[in-house]
Amino acid sequence: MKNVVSLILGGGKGTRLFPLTQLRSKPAVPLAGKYRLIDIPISNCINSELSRIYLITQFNSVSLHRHIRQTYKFDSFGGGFVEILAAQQTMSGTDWYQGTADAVRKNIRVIEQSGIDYVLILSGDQLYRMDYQKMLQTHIDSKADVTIATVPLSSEQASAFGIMRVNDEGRVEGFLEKPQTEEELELVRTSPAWIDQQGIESKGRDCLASMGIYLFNRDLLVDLLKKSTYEDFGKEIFPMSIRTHQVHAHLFDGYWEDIGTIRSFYEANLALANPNPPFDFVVEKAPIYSRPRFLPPTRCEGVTINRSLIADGCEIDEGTVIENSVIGLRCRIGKNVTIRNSVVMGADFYQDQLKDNIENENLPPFGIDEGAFIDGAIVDKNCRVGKNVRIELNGHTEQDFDHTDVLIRDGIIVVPKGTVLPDNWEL
Ligand code: ADQ
Ligand code: ADP
Repeated sequence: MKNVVSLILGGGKGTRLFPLTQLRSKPAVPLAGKYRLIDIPISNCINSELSRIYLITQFNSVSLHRHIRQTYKFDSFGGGFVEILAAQQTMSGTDWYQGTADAVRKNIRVIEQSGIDYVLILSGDQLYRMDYQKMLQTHIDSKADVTIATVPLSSEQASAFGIMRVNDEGRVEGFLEKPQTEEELELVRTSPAWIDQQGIESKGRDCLASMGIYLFNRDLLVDLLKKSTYEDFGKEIFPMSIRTHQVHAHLFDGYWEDIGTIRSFYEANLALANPNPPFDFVVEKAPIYSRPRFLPPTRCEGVTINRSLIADGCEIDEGTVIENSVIGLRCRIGKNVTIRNSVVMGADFYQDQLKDNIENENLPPFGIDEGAFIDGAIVDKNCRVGKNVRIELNGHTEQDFDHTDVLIRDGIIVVPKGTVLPDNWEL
């Protein structure tokens, strides 16, 4: 499918995911212990036989670049690639991307290249598995200029998404970005009966939410961007273009989760540890790719693990209990540690690989040391959590944490990357 290019919108400032995005760009945020957020849309593209992929990001962080370079290698005959387009100063402008449409406009030269008929625009912070070929088919069958992937939701969830109203043929007739009032919502509601008629059980859901996945005819997209100053697809381009162009909906009914906030990130990760996860990594024909790391298997000794995911290269000592948690790569966990309802991301390297071992000999070792207790937290990579440290909410609020490196976001404790918590630390 050489006439389709995919553009993955890899992130604005990522403020809602702060502090996970403090030191890395949003696409590089780790997911499920061993992947990164960007692996999801890239894997979906590859599995849909779309292997010409650009990733638009504001931050060209070292870890993102390394991850892309070391993971996505294509043979020289197929013409596949993943290329990062980072916001940069050019002769014509010094601005950062002002919004999603502006981010695409500032990279318009890549879609203007010859041989491209369609442009697939994707978000970089969603967890789902989708065959984009089906969307392309809907687009071609309906002779659309633009197709928006949509998932049915209930009215209660509608205020966080772009919501659209369609006619019987699936043409979008109304589009409102994040409707906040009942009056606004009324303008774009869809009858559950229509959803049922399409072969998808509506279960009372009466809103069609934009998934942030758009397929444009290339020439139209170039035209729209060049002839307007619209900065955003959801807020400006769609509400305007539904009047003048054929904008169609492509219905999707699988698991789809936007993981742009700390809470949604935390919940999506823990959901993966469920015995019946809503998103399954085990799908033979559509695997999720990531960097091959050649790490040793995880070693456990006298440990109780329940409803959890443990990534490669961990060492977990006697008496430790891990429940409803995700433990990331190379995580060293000492004796008698309790970890519950938490995402512990692990480390980028092993302790003995560190040259500064001697200087740091008074610090706790990398990982979680003996007797620590962690409940309801995200512990980012390369942290040193000392002996008998207690990380738990225990009635504390965001303000209580003002004097520490540790934060509370959306009711979840976040220990930022590289934090050192000395022995016996607690609030
Ligand atoms: P939001 O997710 O709120 O809603 P937005 O913040 O524009 O919209 O982000 C869309 C994607 O673009 C994200 O992956 C984001 O990281 C990325 N992005 C944002 N600004 C960017 C920039 N300046 N440069 C590069 N990338 C950027 C959107 C739609 C809604 C839809 C939801 C579905 O506007 O209509 O319902 O996605 O999640
Ligand atoms: P991941 O394993 O999650 O993909 P990265 O790509 O960020 O992590 O880094 C993993 C590899 O990069 C490690 O094997 C390590 O050799 C190297 N690395 C990363 N950060 C550092 C660092 N600060 N010092 C030394 N090596 C590092």
